[in-house]
Amino acid sequence: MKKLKQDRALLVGLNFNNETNTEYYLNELEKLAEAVGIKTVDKIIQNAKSISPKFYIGSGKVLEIKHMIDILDISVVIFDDPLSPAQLNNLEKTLDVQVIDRSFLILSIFAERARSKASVLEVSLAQKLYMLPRLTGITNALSRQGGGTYNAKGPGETKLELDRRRILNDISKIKTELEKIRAEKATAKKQRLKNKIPIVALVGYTNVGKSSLMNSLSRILDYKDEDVFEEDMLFATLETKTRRLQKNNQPPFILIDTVGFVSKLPHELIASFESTLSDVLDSDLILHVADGAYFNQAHIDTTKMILQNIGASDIDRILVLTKKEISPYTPHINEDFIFVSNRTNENLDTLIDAIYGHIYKDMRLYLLKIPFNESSLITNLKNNHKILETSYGEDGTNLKVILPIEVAKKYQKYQIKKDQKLIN
Ligand SMILES: Nc1nc2c(ncn2[C@@H]2O[C@H](COP(=O)(O)OP(=O)(O)OP(=O)(O)O)[C@@H](O)[C@H]2O)c(=O)[nH]1
Ligand SMILES: [Mg+2]
Repeated sequence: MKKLKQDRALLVGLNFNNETNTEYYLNELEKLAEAVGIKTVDKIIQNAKSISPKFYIGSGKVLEIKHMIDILDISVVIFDDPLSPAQLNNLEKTLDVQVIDRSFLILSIFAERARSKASVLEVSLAQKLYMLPRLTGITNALSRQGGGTYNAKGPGETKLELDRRRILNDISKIKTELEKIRAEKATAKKQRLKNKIPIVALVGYTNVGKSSLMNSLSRILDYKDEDVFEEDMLFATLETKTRRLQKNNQPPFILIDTVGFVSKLPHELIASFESTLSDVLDSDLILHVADGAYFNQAHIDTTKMILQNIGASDIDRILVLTKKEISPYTPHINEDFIFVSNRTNENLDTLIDAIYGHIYKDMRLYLLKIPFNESSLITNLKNNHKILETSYGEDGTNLKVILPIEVAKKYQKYQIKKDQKLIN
């Protein structure tokens, strides 16, 4: 996929049936463009009742854009919604500059940021899936800028067919490689699940403070390791990061930092970012993080919608707002939330208590004495539950173990002390 260079952009949004969010989406599109070094020169919104199959926008608007391209020295036109291959092709031919859409932009950002082998492969797969149906338009753009090996009239059928086959071939190679990496990861994950340590996933819109929350929670829970990367930019995190955290005298939990969401996330990316999304699906609790200082209900709704789309809406969820120390007021939201600061640590204790309240709500701490002649029970407990301490007495093995109340009934006759609630 072609890399975007320093460009001057015109952003185009369609205000469909008087949808009021178009301006907000275009501002976000400007930030996305900025993330790959594209400067936005102007934005235009067209009010429309229907979408033109030929140009997406009306043909009058296309002429207006052509005029603006000349006057403002525009080198790229960015549409906020996905363009069909035909629309892309027609627009590029008529406007004679590069035309891209939001999906292309997001894929470019991910391509620039991807570091680990798995995410490089995942992004490359998403790009190729995106490119495949749009081959003519994209290759036209390449030939015009002299960046490709095609002649100025555009590729002929045979060349196109060859490109298609090459991309299909690449796609299948990448999929095979990803399968291998996923199999390795699955083994590590199985181990994690087997240990039965509850998993808490940080999920939310991009740049709201998820990684910062992982760092601040790690600090107050005395986790000794380097901070994860946090930065004021879109998609700072592309890799899932995992940490085992534990409050004093309490059982541990696994905290997972994930890639941020954005409006109109390209479906090619959702499909390929399976590993991040499946980590969320395996979690026992979702910390849905949102920005409290620049509060935006649309970010919360987008995140909820994506969670629903991936089948995670049944998982317990706590809404956490960040940046309390710089927020001018407390946002009005029609659900409960915890308002924290990753700078001053305000309310992080409340959040940790809430986390424990959720993940261990049906769990108790038990002290069991298992007679030596029933060692198969110990194997069973070890394989399926969290054992905190083991010691050997004269007549059996003493275990301090965390069990769901239901399971504990099976072990009632071995219990040597009244069970303890994990959370007070
Ligand atoms: N003042 C203030 N800034 C914060 C707080 N939490 C996060 N930030 C800042 O917000 C910016 C984004 O933080 P990140 O933790 O990188 O956000 P993220 O949600 O992980 O973002 P992505 O990985 O890009 O999805 C950084 O500049 C942080 O320093 C907070 O409580 N107070
Ligand atoms: Mg992050």
